[in-house]
Amino acid sequence: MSGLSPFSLPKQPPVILVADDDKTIRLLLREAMEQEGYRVVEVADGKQCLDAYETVKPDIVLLDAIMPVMDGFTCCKHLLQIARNNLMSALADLDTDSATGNTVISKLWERTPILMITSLDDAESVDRAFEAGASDYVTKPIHWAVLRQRLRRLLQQAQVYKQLEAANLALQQLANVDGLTGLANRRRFDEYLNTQWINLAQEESPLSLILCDIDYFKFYNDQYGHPAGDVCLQKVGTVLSKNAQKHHDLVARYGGEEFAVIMPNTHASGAFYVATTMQAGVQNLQIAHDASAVNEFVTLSIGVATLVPTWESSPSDLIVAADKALYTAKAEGRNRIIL
Ligand code: GH3
Ligand code: MG
Ligand code: MG
Ligand code: MG
Repeated sequence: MSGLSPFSLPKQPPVILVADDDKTIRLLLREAMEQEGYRVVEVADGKQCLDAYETVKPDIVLLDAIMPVMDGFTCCKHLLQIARNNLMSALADLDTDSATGNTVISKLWERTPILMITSLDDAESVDRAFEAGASDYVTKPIHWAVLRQRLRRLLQQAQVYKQLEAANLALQQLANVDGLTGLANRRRFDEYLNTQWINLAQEESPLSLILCDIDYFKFYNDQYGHPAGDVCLQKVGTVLSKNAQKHHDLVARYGGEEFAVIMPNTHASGAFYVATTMQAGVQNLQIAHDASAVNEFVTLSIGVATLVPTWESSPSDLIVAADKALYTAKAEGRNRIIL
């Protein structure tokens, strides 16, 4: 099979976590699985299975139904809950909107498949297993050829879903992130501002916007060259990110040498304070700027605006207000903040 085929198995041997209280069955399963080239980790009940899951990080779980301490149905439910929690915290870090999160969650059972292997073959047990989140069901006595094929199929599917997820993440990244600075791009800025506008109109809470523009940046490029200008933009972006402290604040590259910070639930005084830390942070970088008329180092002019969103007004009102403040900061001599 070609390495590029979407149905190829991962490079590392897949890890199978086997939970069964019957030692003989475990041994038989281990032998059969190892013959397939899989790595096997054995546990004797559902509780041990949960304990092992996080450290082993299996590619698939083979679960017996009737086991002491914790049965397979209960274990299955818990496994899904663990996977869901892990995913939710990963998504929170990614600052992904909830719609995307839900798509991933609904596919969760396809990520680490759970295959129940049990002597229970009544309809009710089958229903219980699938309702608990099992991906597939095989009865004992084990039909080994069937088990082998089911396992291969489940592992291949899980691999494809992982690849799709990775591709999806990469696309999201391309669509939302500025390539030079790693900050949110203008598209993401617009989307986030619109979403927050609607949220805060409902809550009747303030929304603040900081607009920063590097002073005499054209001269900086002329003096030090465009590549040095790019590095300067990256450094400024990093400082702005560091100074946006709240989880819901979004720092974006708004245009060429303009940056924007969206601050939901933030009053003017709070936004003004953050703007002062950003201005100071950039000045403290001490990036030499001989061609600047205001300072020996690179500096920012900043406009800050705050509005409580309403249904009658629109996000562009906030942008216009911040832009006006920024214009005043420039007109009054640069390297300053206007609220
Ligand atoms: P002001 O103090 O009034 O803001 O003056 P300025 O020179 O900063 O403003 P102006 O808008 O005239 O120039 C912005 C400059 O930013 C011009 C452009 O070449 C530069 N610029 C925009 N994007 C990039 C980029 O990605 N890399 C580099 N190196 N320069 C950029
Ligand atoms: Mg059993
Ligand atoms: Mg500008
Ligand atoms: Mg400028």
